[in-house]
Order: sequence, then C-alpha cells, then structure tokens
Amino acid sequence: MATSLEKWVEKQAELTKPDKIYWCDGSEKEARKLIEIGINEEKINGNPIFSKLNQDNWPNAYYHRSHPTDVARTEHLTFVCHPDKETAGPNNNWMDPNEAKAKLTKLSDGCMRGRTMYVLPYTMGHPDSPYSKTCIQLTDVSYVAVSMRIMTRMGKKVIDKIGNSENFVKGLHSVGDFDQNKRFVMHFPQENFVWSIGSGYGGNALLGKKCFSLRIASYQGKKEGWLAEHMIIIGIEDPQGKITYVAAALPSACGKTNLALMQPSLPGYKIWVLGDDIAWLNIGEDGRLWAINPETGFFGVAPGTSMKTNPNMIRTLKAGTFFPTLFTNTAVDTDKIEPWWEGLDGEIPKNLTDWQGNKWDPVSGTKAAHPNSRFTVSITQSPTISKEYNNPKGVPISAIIFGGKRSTTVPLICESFNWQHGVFSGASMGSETTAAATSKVGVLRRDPMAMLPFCGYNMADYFKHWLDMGKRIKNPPSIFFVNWFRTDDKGKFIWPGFGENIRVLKWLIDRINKKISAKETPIGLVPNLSDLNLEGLNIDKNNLEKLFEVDSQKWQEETEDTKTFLEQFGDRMPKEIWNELSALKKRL
Ligand code: GTP
Ligand code: SPV
Ligand code: MN
Repeated sequence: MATSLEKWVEKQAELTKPDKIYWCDGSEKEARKLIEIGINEEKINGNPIFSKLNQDNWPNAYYHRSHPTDVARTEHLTFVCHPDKETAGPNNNWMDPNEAKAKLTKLSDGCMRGRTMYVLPYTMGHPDSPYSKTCIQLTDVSYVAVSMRIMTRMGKKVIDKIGNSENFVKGLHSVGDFDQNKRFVMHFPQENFVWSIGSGYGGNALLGKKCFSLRIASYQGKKEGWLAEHMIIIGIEDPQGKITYVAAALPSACGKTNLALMQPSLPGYKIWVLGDDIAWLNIGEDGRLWAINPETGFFGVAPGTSMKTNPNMIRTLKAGTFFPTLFTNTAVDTDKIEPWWEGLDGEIPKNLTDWQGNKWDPVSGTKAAHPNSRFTVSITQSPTISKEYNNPKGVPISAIIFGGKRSTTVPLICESFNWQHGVFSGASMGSETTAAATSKVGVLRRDPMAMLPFCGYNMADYFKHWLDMGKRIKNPPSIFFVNWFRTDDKGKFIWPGFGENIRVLKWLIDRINKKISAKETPIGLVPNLSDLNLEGLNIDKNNLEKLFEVDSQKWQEETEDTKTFLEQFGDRMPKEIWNELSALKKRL
C-alpha cells in the first residue's frame, strides 16, 4: 500500500510529468552525483547548472549562473492564499486559494517534462527539537536539491518519520521555463503547502526558507503561540567569558549575516553564531523566550564580503568540508577559475567574466558580480559556530534588536522603554530597499520587524501577537533599535560598522546588566557618550553628534509616515500601537 506521502508525490508527478522521479537520501555521495548532473546534463538557457571552481583556493566550491531575469525575490509575484483576503492583510498579495490552484495547475501541466523530479525529505530545526517541522519539497533542478541539502537537515530518516501520516509541510517547485510572466510563489497556509513555479532563486525556490520557515510558520506561530522571525541568533561572549544570547532582525541585505559572523574589534569579546536569517522563538518551561535556527546554512550576499569586513565568512567559505559551497551570479576570474565580487580583497583580476557570462570591462561602469549575488554554505563550516547550535531546546534570548538601513533620522542605537514600546518601534521601522528583491533599490519603505515581505498573515494581527507574547514571557527581553547606515554630508557612512559594531553591542550588554544609565529622548534611551567605547575610532565631533541626534522635526515626519502605514489596517490595528504613536507624538 502506498503511503500518503507516496500518493501525494505520485499526484504531483501526474500533473508535472517528469521523465524520472528520484528520492533523495541526503548523502554526500548523492550531492556529488547531483553536482555532476548539473555540470554535464541539466542546463539553464543553454548553460550548465554548475561549473567547478578552483579547488585549491576554494575547496569543494561550484559556480552557478542563474537565468538573467531570475536574480532576486519577486515580491510582486508572491501570494499568500488564505480563504479570505482579510487574513492575508494589506501587507500581502492575495488570491483566492481555488483560483490560485487553478492558475498554477494550468501552468504546471507538463512543466517537468524532460526533467527529473527530485523528492527532498528534510526537517527545519533539529529533529529532536520539540519545535522542529518535517517537510517534503519536490523540485526539478539539481541546484535547488543541492542547495536544500546545505540549508536544511535532509535525509531518508525524515521519510520514516513521516510514515503514513499526512503531517508534513509540502512544497512543489518547478523552474518551468523561467518565464517571468509565468512566475508565481503561492502559499496555502491552511494546508501547509507552498507552490512555486518559474524561478530557481533562493527565496523563491528553496521552499523551506522564507516560504515555509517565515510565511507559513509565522501563521502557525500565531495559532500556536510562538514567533517565526527574520532574525539572526548570536551569543555575545564578554571578556569574563559570560555569553549573552541576542536575536536581531534587519531587512534583507541590511547586515544580518555580517553581524552574525562578526569578528569583534574589542579585545576579549567573541560572537558565536547560531543563525544568520531565521529564528523560531518559543516560550520555554522557565517562562523565558528561547530561540532555534530552523536552517543549517547561510545563503548570504557576496558583494562586500572580505577579510577586512567579514573574515569569519571568508574562512567559512574556504573551509571545504563534505558540504559543497555554491556561488551564484558572482563574477568569475577566468585565469584562476575563482569567484570574484566587488569588495573582495586584493587587486581586481585582469580577466573577469561578469555574472551574465560576458567578458567584463572595468571602465563600463557595470558591476561584475550581480549586487544580489550570493553564496550557499553550511553553518557547520563556520569557525565561530556556537556550541549550542545543535541544542534542540535552543538558547534563551536576553535582548532583541531591530534595525534598518537609514541614511538619516535613526540613531546608531536606541533602547525601548518597555516591551510594548519596543513592539511599536519594531512595527514602525523603516528601511531603504536593497537588491535582495527585484523592485527599485534605495527607496524608504516601512518594513515592520524586517518582516514586511515575510509575514504570512495580516500584520495588524501579527503586532497583536507580539503584544500578547510579551504578556506571556516572564521578564521579556529588552528591545533595541540599531542603524549602522547613517551618512555624513558627503554621503559616506559615518559609523565604520562590521567588527566595530561590537562597541554598540557592548553598550547593549552593559544596559541589560544594569551597569550603566542612558539618556532619555522622545524615541527611547540613547547612550551617554562616556559609556560608549570609541577608542581608536576617528569620527569627527559633528558626525558623532549626528549618530545620536534625535531631530524632532524629522521624527515628526517619521510618525506621519508610520501613521499612513498603520492606517491601512483599519480597526484591526491594536489600540496599544495607536497609543504608543500618540505618546511618541506628545513626547516629540
Ligand atoms: P539577507 O541575506 O538578504 O537577509 O541579508 P543580511 O541582512 O544577512 O545582509 P548582509 O549581512 O549580507 O549585508 C548586506 C550588505 O550590507 C553587504 O553588502 C554588507 O557588506 C553590508 N553591511 C553589512 N554590515 C554592515 C555594516 O555594519 N556597515 C556597512 N556600512 N555595511 C554593512
Ligand atoms: C532575503 O532576501 O532576506 C534573503 C535571501 O535572505 S532569500 O533567501 O532569497 O530570501
Ligand atoms: Mn533574509
């Protein structure tokens, strides 16, 4: 007798009509075979899916060039299909689930013809964790299969665990013919089902990542009393050896991976990484907030990564274990067969192929690597992986950080007065858009808790859920707000960032340990300059003042923008959020 899982796979195959069905076991041998298939058999736009990079300098590394239109998340083609539009909220594109299925059924008919359907069994979270989830993704491209093996815990055991139950998260993915007009990422939260067609790009195609672990999981969390967040998880070790666990949310391409892998500039401090993109937050038996990372890898932005900015990531990328390392849409040094991107250490190589496969001309003014070119690498290769990484319970969180990319207005760091004020600050957060999504770059938009593209239900209900969580947590974590991206008159970043960000984290730890006081402003508590270690930094006095300035006029404009954003949600918006906005206006 076929199991429910086998029947489901069979049914999807009847629609998509692959030549072959291949059940992955998650082994190293299999990954090697899939890469071989990607090098020799499967193609995108006539090009091989993978090519081998210089194994001496980049052990076990492979290059992948995407379809030229398929380089980032496509938020306008992403839908959350609750039965009613209100549950999806104004923060999501919505389609009636039946209509969405009819549309995708049409587009998927025979979409895997001539290809192999890979069946990927995986868990998000450690299999022994009470918080982990069992999942199956179907895909028709080796790149996605290999990526999922890096990013999730993939293996045959998952199939045994599912047995004959229906209790697994389902993902159906096909690259189709990469036609943007036939590209959709559709979520069916009521059925724990994601259906994606037309894209091979990370957030659109690795369905365990944003689609399940944020959009669907955030909705599960709302129903079950936990949170799925766009957050890193780190342990900050002080010179005395005490480790404080912190979770931090910043929008896409705004510094999470760099913060998570940071090599601190202050002596005696260490940052241990547990996650760089997604955190699941549950209330533990002790009443505290505990965090696990459902993922097992980094799908990180390449440009800007160097021994100077992020040495621990360069070490991770070069570690070369039994997990392959993938580079997608970077440039390639054609002499050395090495990946290259803007910001990498050393001289610009003489002969570069750009991300589209053309010879790159340095005076052309174009970027050789796509601004959203990325690496995919196992977290287990990181020299700074936390010893708690595999703890099924996760780690207890002492502080939550929200942040954004703001050239003006928002200070370097600010502490919220309390949980409710912190939730309001997160809810009103704005950030300048980046190349991680296909829309215009550098436009200021509200991106509450860095979750605007990822909250799988009405954000008014999401804020309510955050407020309710605070009431259930014994001693809720302190909430902070950071901004590394404030610029001077010439448009240059004032704050040096990267490893120097430890100075800001040190202040945060001193605050939660009640070692120091802080200066009260209308928006929250900012550092007294004497409490911030700025030794050895060369920031002129004017700029330093700018970093901590709270300009009443600019913040009044900020509250207007926030008001416009919140009004979209009508009566559903919790009154606590409106109360906080009024209180802020009064203080200003
Ligand atoms: P996603 O993977 O899209 O969720 O992004 P992320 O938040 O992990 O962003 P990431 O750390 O990859 O940073 C994106 C860009 O911001 C990179 O080009 C970094 O070099 C740059 N960046 C990161 N941290 C800092 C910082 O402290 N200061 C400055 N100036 N730039 C930074
Ligand atoms: C992001 O865009 O926030 C990412 C990359 O982390 S993706 O997985 O593609 O969403
Ligand atoms: Mn992300």
